[in-house]
Amino acid sequence: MLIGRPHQIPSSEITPERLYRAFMDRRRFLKTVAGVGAAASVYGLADLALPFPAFGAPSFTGVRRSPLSTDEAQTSFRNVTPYNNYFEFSTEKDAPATLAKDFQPRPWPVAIEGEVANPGVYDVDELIKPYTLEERVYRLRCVEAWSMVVPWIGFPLADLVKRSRPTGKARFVEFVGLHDPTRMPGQHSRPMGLEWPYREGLRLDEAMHPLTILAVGLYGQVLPNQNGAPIRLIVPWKYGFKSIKAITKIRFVDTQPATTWSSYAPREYGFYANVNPTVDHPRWSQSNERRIGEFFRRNTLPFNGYMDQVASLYSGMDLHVHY
Ligand SMILES: Nc1nc2c(c(=O)[nH]1)N[C@H]1C(S)=C(S)[C@@H](COP(=O)(O)O)O[C@H]1N2
Ligand SMILES: [Mo]
Repeated sequence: MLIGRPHQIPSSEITPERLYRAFMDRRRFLKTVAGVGAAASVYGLADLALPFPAFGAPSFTGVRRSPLSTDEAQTSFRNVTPYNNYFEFSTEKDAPATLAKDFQPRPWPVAIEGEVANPGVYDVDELIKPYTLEERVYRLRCVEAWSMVVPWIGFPLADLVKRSRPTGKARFVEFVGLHDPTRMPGQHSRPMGLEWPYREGLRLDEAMHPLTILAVGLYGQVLPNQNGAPIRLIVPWKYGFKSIKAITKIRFVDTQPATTWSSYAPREYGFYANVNPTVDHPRWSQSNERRIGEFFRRNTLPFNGYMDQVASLYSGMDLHVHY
């Protein structure tokens, strides 16, 4: 039980032994250290104004800031991490944090497959090794009309796409989540008839866009389980359901893949799912949103505020048809 002053207990005493070892032999990770000042100096990231890391979680070092980050106020760690959509665990917002507490996100094989010259299956830490990690502070807009601003840690999906060397046939990228009811209790049932595993997809040019990242952390530390550990997609101009958690397969394909929410209710959730205040959900308005931690609602921005960067991807498309 974490009562009292947990930061004074060395993390080596509380971090699960296996996780601790796994991280200690990787130079990009540091164990949690005591004290805000100490943490900042060990990261070498004092200028990032990192908040105090959560108790016991391994943290990243050598992470670069990005000019693609927003300087909007960040949603606090304690608002980002207990309020989740993660149906593999529960349909209740506050349940995944508890139900995923003992989930083991390592070791974690990820398959790169399909229309690529360089397929393979990699453990997640091997998979991410070649890439430079960056902090990306992005708005996240859920289709349910709430939003957050989250400092993710990750790398451009484009880097992985290039390294995978897609063939001329590859036009879409399909993402598949973990299917293991023994580890994900919500998969014992199919809420609303949803199919497992969770699936998502992007057009290849969307996957290559510099804003699209694979995230492995947030707020300076490894992804909490409930936020999609060990690796998830983040596509900040699309509704949050596109940003699939706990990815096990990245598959390059020639036709538009079936995705979880658009298969479930195609009239309500399109394949593109670009944030669009002018296309309402059949059952509610998308014109405004509740920023978690704020009192007043705010207007929703086209493409979630990333219009200048991404609108050209959709030139010539009727976004009321391709929603
Ligand atoms: N595998 C998986 N990924 C998922 C979901 C899910 O239920 N399962 N929910 C999505 C939805 S609807 C949202 S809004 C975001 C929420 O991410 P967060 O919990 O990190 O805020 O994750 C998305 N990714
Ligand atoms: Mo969502």
